[in-house]
Amino acid sequence: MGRMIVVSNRVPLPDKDGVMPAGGLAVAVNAALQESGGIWFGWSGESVGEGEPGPVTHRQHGAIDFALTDLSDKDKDEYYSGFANRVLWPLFHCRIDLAEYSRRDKDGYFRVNRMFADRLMPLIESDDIIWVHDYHLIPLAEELRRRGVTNRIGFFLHIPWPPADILFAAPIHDQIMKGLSAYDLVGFQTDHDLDNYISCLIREGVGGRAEGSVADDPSHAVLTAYGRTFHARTFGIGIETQAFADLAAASTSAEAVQELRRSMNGRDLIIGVDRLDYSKGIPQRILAFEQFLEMNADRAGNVTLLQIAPSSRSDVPEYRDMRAEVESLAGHVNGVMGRIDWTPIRYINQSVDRESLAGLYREARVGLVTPLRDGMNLVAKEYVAAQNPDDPGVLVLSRFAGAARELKGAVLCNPYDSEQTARAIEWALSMTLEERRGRWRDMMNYLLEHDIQSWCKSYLDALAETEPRTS
Ligand code: ADQ
Repeated sequence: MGRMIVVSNRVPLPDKDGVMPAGGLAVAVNAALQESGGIWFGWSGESVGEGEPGPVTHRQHGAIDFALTDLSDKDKDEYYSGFANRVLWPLFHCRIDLAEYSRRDKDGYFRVNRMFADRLMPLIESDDIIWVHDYHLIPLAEELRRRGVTNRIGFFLHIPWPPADILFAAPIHDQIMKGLSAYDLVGFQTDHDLDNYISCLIREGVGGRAEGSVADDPSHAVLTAYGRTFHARTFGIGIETQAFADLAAASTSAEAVQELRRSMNGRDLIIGVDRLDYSKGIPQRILAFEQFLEMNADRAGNVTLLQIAPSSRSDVPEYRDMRAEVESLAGHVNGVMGRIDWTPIRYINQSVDRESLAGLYREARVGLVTPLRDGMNLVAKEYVAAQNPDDPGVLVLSRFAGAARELKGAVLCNPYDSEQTARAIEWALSMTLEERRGRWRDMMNYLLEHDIQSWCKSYLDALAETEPRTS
């Protein structure tokens, strides 16, 4: 295999000692890149104001050249905050009501993808393999093909692919669908996402499974669309399972864990950890917890929901509104249900370091992971990996998270149905040790086998196996 070029919107940079930011994806992709040698290309996160961004800057770490480009303020507003985060993100998470389409932002999105292609072109060598990540960069392969690139180019979508009726609400859905056909391999998180993409092609009358592609394999399809043939497969992303389990086991002395124990006084802990994002279903979760307390009066005073949710994308108005909504709901439940000596919900609007996070997961009897829609949801996997094998907690998981396709030992719930979620919480809290152990063991075995390294390897092997292009 030749060198690898990874392209993502943001590039996670190693610290001065060469250590990558914690979180599986950066570590695993970094390891694969160190092995093959290559480039990690993307936005530096900096905007340069009104002027044009300067040339690409390079930082060499081991065998990896981290190649970064700045953006102008206009680029950032239109491409990133605008089209990516206010059209594609809500749409792909089935929130048509929040999608704010404008021609200006759409133009900015395609302009920045052209700029990425122009800046990447001089760095590409003939046998490089190129791996593009996520919804910010869907049109990149098409732009590279236009410039004559015949290298293998793969794409992985970290978020869900929506059903046809949702996608077709976007004025330029056809360009988005077509963008994927310029890749050799399109990776989705789950079979549902792949199925949705194929349905979109069929419903629009622009393509479908190629002749001879096995229709009953839900995880792999050879597709023909827009005059091109390409592979689409599922690769559910994993975590660094063993490393995270070890971190959790060693975290009992972490300060946050000690403080939590002292303050809990033997009460049961339920934990929720999310970026503050409307796709994560945090308001619905708080209401379900309130309903759980109403339905189980004997639990009052004996159980606490710890919701950790740092703000994200604060430049987008919906995210600011959400922060106010979550604060108000948590305050309401605490006001109505709380007692002098007991606060039902502890809400922390901050990030937590990984060791503390692992320890807090391990302390919790229930991991409450109830997104309204999620590509995978790594918190669900981290919660499972962090459990004490002798006395594991129970994962209550939304059926609309990609992780629900894999973690068969979870108690599944519908986050739109607060009564059902409330019953799921009660079931989780009263589950026998034997059942908890059985469910946890199945999920942990799965996560050990399907960790982030195996995800990375299986994607790259599949990309290397695709037929080379000649033009
Ligand atoms: P996200 O939407 O960011 O990822 P998720 O998969 O849950 O969601 O990953 C979040 C990560 O951030 C986890 O590793 C978690 O530990 C960390 N995190 C969250 N809150 C934190 C906090 N308060 N303090 C510290 N760390 C915190 C997108 C898609 C997902 C998909 C991933 C990976 O939306 O569906 O699973 O990419 O493909």
